[in-house]
Amino acid sequence: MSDKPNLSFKQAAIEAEALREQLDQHNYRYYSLDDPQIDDAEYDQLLRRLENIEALYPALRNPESPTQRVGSAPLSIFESVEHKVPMLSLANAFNDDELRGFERRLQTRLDDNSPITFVCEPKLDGVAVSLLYRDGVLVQGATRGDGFTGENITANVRTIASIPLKLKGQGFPPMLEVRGEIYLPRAGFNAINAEALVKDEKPFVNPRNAAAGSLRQLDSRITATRPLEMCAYSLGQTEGGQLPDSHLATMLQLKEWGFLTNNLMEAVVGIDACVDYYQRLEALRPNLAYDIDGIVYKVDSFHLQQALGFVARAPRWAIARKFPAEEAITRLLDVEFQVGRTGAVTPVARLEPVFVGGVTVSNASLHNEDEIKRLGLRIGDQVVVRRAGDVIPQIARVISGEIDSDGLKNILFPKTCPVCGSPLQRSDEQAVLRCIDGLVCPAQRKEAIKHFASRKALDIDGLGDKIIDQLVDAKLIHSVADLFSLSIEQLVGLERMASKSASNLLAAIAAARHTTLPRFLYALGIREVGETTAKLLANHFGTLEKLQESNVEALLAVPSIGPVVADFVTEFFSNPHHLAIIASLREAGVHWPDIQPADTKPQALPLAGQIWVLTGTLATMSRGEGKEQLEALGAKVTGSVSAKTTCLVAGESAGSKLDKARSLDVQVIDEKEFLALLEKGT
Ligand code: 5U1
Repeated sequence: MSDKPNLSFKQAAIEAEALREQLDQHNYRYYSLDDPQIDDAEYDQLLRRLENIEALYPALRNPESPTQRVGSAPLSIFESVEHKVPMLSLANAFNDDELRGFERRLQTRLDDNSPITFVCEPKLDGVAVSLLYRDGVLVQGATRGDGFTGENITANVRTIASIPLKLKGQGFPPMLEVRGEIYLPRAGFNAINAEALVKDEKPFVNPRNAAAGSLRQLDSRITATRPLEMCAYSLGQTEGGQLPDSHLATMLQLKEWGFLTNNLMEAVVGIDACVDYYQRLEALRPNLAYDIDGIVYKVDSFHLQQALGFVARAPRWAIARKFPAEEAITRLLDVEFQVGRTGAVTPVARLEPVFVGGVTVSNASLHNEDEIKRLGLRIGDQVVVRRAGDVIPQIARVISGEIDSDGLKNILFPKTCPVCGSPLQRSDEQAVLRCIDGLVCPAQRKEAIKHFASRKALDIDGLGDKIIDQLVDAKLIHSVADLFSLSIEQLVGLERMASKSASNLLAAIAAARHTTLPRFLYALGIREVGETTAKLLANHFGTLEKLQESNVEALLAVPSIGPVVADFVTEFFSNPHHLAIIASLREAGVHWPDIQPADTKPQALPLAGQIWVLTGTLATMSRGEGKEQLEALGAKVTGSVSAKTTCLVAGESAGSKLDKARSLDVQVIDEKEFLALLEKGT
């Protein structure tokens, strides 16, 4: 039987309209009501019939048709979108006391001790989005970005089946902005990772990264292949129309208009009931179909929300109660020593694989010798491994007294570099052992090349760590400059490198020749010059030559550049080996446009005028490094919290500073949010 329908235009128009209505209704039952009436195969059959009719009469196609979720031609960039109503972040509570403090603060501010009605809902671990509807039709989808400006991802959000292209029913305002979270359910995550493995591609680390990566695609046809979902959780700007006067009623209304809302959302009275909700959800968490990283509590009444208002970038009327980092018990099998890009030799724990925080963990960072002493760690110990969000897994503590201590081995630190054998040095002020052989050490060379090719540097697609290891081990490359003279024959000789991948890689290397000055500076891997500092230097000096010719004094004149960075920069450019590599790169055709030196007065920096405080233990960096990064963004970093503090970064075991910040209504962010902020550079 032919798939081509035998219909007149008029018959086709009537049937297409009826099919669209049916498909929209089934979509609504599936996503909003969680009560499908037909199975996937029947749904696909209806969809195919509509596709065939639209193929026969293309004039019948319309942008709101359920067939239009397959994506469209790739974009060259994402345009910026301004959020007329800023997309806020949330204050956090890490325990029941902090949650109770939240209610007390609300009651004090409202001057009323009556119990408050809160709406409790799971905090999905995904990507926040804004969807704009005009007269009930989806016209724009945007990422949160820095809360004020995001990226236009309309083509991508249109491919997500649970996002209505056209609102159902009536009564919606002529202009309606709906906000929520786009996420990848665990089953979808497992499916795309299984497919990645089959294709020999790198799997995603967790569902949130996979969702973010899927939305970052300029080619929405790729997004369309990812089983993303969107759950609505608030409104943004609205114009006209009549809306409910509470959060819960608004969510019920959004559900009627065709949105997926969370079916575990509940209204409760008083903070004890919020604590009870937390306990119930924590028990459900492992069996949910999606990842959550906490619970959001919101004051239900919009009237009270308005009376409470905002502090910094977060509403006073809502709080996120974070789940503690997940922990699991395993055994320390061995400790190996890794040599990093700057020669730092760090101990890495090799663990019996254990499932924690949604992934299987077999390595954990041990930072330095002091950390090992503090933990009292020996090889063979039973240990508790902790993993929060994307943060590198850590050994939280040793379970002592549970196993026979015979057979445990002390961890011995090497005296020489485990890779090149040269003597190691320990700097006095840091508990860091360092191989000082620089780029002569193959480990440092490999890391330098990996850094050079990484996404924020020259972004050489397809040049993964394993390929770089092979290229260096086979002595096909010695420095980053050698990448540009690789031949297809050399690449095809590598493990698992077919000629198609080899020619794609050569094309990616060739394309990387054209770059920008900030990327190039970052790619050089100068110590303490991260993405933000590279941008500052590039914008200040405008050309590589001017930066190379500068001295410590000139560098200290750059806002936010301190003596440590100034020393590292001058040291880097006075090394003849580094200058030779830069010359070879330029000879190989690496180039970039010069920059018109911009106004780099402190006010031009994103965090200029702000006062930040760091407290507690950060898993991914020292507080000193955090301070340096904040200062590079223009913030002043102080040691104590006051009413003038803009934001407190609270690491593990934060104590009195966190309490003080809460009592003063100062914004508090955790390490994950801090890393996201540094990554964005705002
Ligand atoms: N579930 C949920 N997640 N979430 C995130 N609700 C919710 N609300 C948010 C955010 C940032 O913000 C509103 C309180 C403005």
